[in-house]
Amino acid sequence: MLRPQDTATRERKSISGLWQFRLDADGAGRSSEWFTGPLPEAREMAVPASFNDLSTDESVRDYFGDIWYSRMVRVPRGWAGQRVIVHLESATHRGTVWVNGTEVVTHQGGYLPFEADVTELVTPGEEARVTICVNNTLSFQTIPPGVIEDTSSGPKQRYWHDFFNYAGLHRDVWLYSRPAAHVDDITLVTDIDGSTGVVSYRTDSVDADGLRTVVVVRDSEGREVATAEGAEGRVEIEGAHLWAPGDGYLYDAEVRLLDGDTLVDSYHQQFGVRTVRVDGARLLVNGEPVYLTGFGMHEDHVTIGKAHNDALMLRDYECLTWIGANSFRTSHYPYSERVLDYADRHGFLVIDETPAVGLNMGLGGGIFGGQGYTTYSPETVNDETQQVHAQVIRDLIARDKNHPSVVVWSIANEPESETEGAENYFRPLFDVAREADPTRPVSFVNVMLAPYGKCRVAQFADLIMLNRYYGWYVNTGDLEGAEIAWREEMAGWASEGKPIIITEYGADTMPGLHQLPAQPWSEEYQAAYLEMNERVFDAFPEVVGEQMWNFADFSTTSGIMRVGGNKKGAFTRDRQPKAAAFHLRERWTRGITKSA
Ligand code: GCB
Repeated sequence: MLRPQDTATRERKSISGLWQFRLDADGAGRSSEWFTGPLPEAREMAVPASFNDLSTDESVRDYFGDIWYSRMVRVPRGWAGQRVIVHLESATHRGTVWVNGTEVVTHQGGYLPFEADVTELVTPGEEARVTICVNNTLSFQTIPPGVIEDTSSGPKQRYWHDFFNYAGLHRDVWLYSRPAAHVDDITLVTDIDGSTGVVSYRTDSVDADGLRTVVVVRDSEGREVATAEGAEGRVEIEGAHLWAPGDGYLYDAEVRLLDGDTLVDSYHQQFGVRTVRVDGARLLVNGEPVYLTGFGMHEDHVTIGKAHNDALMLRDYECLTWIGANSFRTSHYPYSERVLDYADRHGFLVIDETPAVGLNMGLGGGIFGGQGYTTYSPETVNDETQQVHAQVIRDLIARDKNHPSVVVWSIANEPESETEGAENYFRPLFDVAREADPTRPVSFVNVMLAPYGKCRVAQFADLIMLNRYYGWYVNTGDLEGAEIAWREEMAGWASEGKPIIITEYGADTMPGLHQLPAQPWSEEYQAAYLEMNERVFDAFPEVVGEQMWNFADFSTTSGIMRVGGNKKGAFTRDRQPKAAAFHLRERWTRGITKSA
């Protein structure tokens, strides 16, 4: 699937904005056929936005079930003779779409795009009704998993991930036109031969029998630098300007479908010429060792929740640049494609993560009378979950494979990984990822409950990614003891001979709380905690990256461990620096070199 684009042969129309909206606690919408006309008793809702924080009503914020959106949209009259497609960048966590009363597509998984050809249901020049039923209920067969529990105050949704389960239409919804014969997919893989950039390409086209495929590569100034003919092949760029950290140089590959010399379809795919490779305990980009600085992040903002917003994205990138970050992880789900586009253009390195978070019922399970669960079992995370997980890995790679910024696939965050069930569950998933993309390292993020010597999944990973909270969740307030324990565990991982990226280390910090001597929750403790961690990282050449948890404070479910959300941000939720941010800036802008 290709993204909607305006080209010589295609046009797109955003249908974001204010929609009719209605929660459906009784599940009445389908039987009452709410997709056939205006939504009864609707209120207004912004798209893109999470619906949760736009209301002052607690039952709206915590709602789970069907959520209806509806609006009329005029199909441009100039699209006559073209195919008309409805495209959703995401619907969290499940979406069904009707156009003029006919169901056209259902999609599982909250952070990836889907679309349907609706040509036969609409008339160019006339209005059409688009209805979307989103559902945010999690189960053991969804990624991420969750469960509905009966409580004395009614059913409640429970999940094992530490961020609020925002839902709705978080990204743009589009109508677009394309020719019947069209380019359907493009895969570009780059290599470097001396000063030549070598681009292997594969295109898939629909209804294209007898048509020619021509690929035209242009540099960032629009100068043609290479061409090739055929659905699959290779082009060479002499004296290629490589894509590198901090230098997001992009080329444009225009794929043209031609009938003789007549243009039938045109699609532009940007790309960077670069290689990524693990070599011993080093991570190499273009053959050069890289050291990642940055954060695990969240798509999380006041009022709009998990919605994408260009202005807020720019502020995030401003802060990342100011602090000297060269990388981030899309913890804990695929981010908006616009975030990756920016990373491509500006040379950020991205660890791209699936939404497989919370596959660990040992975390937060069974405390204070809560029900305990076994993670991997026929009743909980099972074969069906594994199939869903495999599909989301394929879908993520299909969406993001051409982004030069993506240098590592993370197939899960902190799953239970110390048991036989975990080993059996994950072994095939690594194969799925490598089959979908043989060119990038594949890994997962290891949790503290499966330390060195206990983890049974790290053996499958190309590099080790660790979340560690020595000095916070353990050795709380005792940074000396924390450092001893951390060094001891790190020595074990280092002996594996793989590169290690610390994907999380952090301490909750109330902005404005000052304490000398430093105590947990104070700004001074956060800074001292970081310094302790950095001593450990610097002592091991195998550590090739540090991504502090978290870039900014973020919203979570309520609980005794969280004060208005998770406060481990280097920045506050409104993106202002805590004291630790100045410390990180000092270290990261100075540059960190390792000799492994
Ligand atoms: C983790 C999780 C992350 C949490 C963090 C914390 O290990 O990966 O989602 O938010 O710890 O702050 O506890």
